[in-house]
Amino acid sequence: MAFAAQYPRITRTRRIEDLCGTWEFRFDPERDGERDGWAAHGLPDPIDMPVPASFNDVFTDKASREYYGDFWYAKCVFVPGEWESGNVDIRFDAATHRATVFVNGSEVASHEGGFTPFCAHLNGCVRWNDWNYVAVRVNNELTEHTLPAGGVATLRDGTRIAAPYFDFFNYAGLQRKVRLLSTPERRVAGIKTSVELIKNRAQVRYELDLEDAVGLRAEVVLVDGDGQPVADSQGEQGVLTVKDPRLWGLRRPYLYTLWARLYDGTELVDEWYDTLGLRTIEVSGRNILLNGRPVYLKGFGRHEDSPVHGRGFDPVVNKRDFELLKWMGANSFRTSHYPYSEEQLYEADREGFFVIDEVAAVGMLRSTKNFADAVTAPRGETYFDDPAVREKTLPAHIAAVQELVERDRNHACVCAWSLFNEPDFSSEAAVPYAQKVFDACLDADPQKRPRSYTNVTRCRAGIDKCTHLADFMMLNRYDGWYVCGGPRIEDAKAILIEEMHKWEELEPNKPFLFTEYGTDTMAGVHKLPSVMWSEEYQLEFFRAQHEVFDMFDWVVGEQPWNLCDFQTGEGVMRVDGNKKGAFTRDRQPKAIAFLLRDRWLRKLDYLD
Ligand code: GCB
Repeated sequence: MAFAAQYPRITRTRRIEDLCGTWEFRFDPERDGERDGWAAHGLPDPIDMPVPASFNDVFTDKASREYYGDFWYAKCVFVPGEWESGNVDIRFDAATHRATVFVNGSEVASHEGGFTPFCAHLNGCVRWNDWNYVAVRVNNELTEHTLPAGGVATLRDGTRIAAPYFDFFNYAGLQRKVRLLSTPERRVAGIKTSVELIKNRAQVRYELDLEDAVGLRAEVVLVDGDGQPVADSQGEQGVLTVKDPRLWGLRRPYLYTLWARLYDGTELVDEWYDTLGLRTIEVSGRNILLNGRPVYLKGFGRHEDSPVHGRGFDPVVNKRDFELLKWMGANSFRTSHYPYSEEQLYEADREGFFVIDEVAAVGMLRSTKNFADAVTAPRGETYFDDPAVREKTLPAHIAAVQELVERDRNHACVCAWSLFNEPDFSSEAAVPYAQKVFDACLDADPQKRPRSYTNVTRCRAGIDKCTHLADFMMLNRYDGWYVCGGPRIEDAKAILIEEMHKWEELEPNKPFLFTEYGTDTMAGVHKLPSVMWSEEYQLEFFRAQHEVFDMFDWVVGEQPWNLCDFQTGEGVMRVDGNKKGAFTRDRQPKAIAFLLRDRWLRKLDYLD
């Protein structure tokens, strides 16, 4: 996947044509499309569909919004004749959850996983300097073995709808950008970097992924923010040494640009660049260290979610979210529960935010089948006891981790990998599975970043069998909401304190973060004394939580759930979505936003 993982750039040797905009669209409930040759002859009676966007919320009828199965996008694409001597690819930044691409009727690519990019290579099948019919069959179905995990519910009339094992709407479609890329045949397909700080020097170790580059000379140049070269090196791999580097810091970022070039003699064959922040990240004792300094993470679990666009890439909403985070005094977020768009990570690099980068391994807990059953489902065989999970889910999980790391490995903002959200690690059967996922991540990451997963309430201290694998612990806790809510909030606090004492004994050498805590709160509902769902209760809950966090100096971060209210499936636990946001879905503050802002503006980014 090397080239597909590389972020597209226009340079002296590369061109990009934007294929976003209106595409033809059509549902294919009976899977007629392939048999009837839609890819060659055109989609019958297509409607217009904007790209990027989730298809779901543009419709006014429920059947379309809830549609579950195959659906097609198609577009006529002009491929310039002058690109014939090089590579021509279409890059899909995301097709949720899987897609097969056809060009002029021939199948050219397919991809599993809805949140990482892939390319369709066009050279063998295009008409040069002419129009070409590009059709994409997408599918949004989930099983116990997909990431994320889910199932299907069949209505009495035979209609199939999604039964996700997770608490967010199963938005789908071509949700991110689509671009036509022209690159040289002999090209730089990617780069791996890692940074070491030694006294007043930074050493950047690099390794290029090259294609067809035998006999060519590779050169790498690091350029500072003023455009001045500060280090260079020759060869496919090497070390760049920067004297008196300007380091990338939390909310004080500094970015260099790394240029990779290929020459044939003196003739430039290819060039590509990426931004690079110089920083180190490690876990040491009970701290997370950035450039050797202990940090405190303040921020949120989030979703890529907004009205009408669904999970569709939206730079305006993304920008607003960064402005909200900055206003709050936050310095981090987690990409709960899937890889976010690459543009969000570049923005985090530029703004100096730490990102806990999460793979879409959510729903690996039997009791969250049909989310509303979470609290009542019987305990039985756990998810990881099922042999099919090892046979089918594990390879998909490893592939998803490898794709995520390959895409995001050079970002300064990525401080850690989250390899599971709330898995059922209560059984020993989970250990070999998790070990393999953790190993695959370590192998893939040249920077060897810390790895972790979020621990779920039902696998509290003493129950979870995989804590030894995590470099630091992430806790998702709802004591005071799902456990002992309302008038029992003091009991909830006592339960959490007891658990923290237990963790203190069980994991005395690890830093802990709270990566989820919160209460559903309807903006505008006020009550004295408080009741659950009121803004006053949300305030009470957060005050209680923070008192507990502040008792333990090995709690080195807090990321409430969620930055904003977000859409979920329908159910008795959700009022048009999950309402745990500090902000509403249209990005306006609830009272809790002011409490958090007040706390975070006083809490420093660094603990030393
Ligand atoms: C969780 C999940 C998150 C849910 C949240 C909630 O533990 O990780 O996806 O949205 O709880 O609000 O119940």
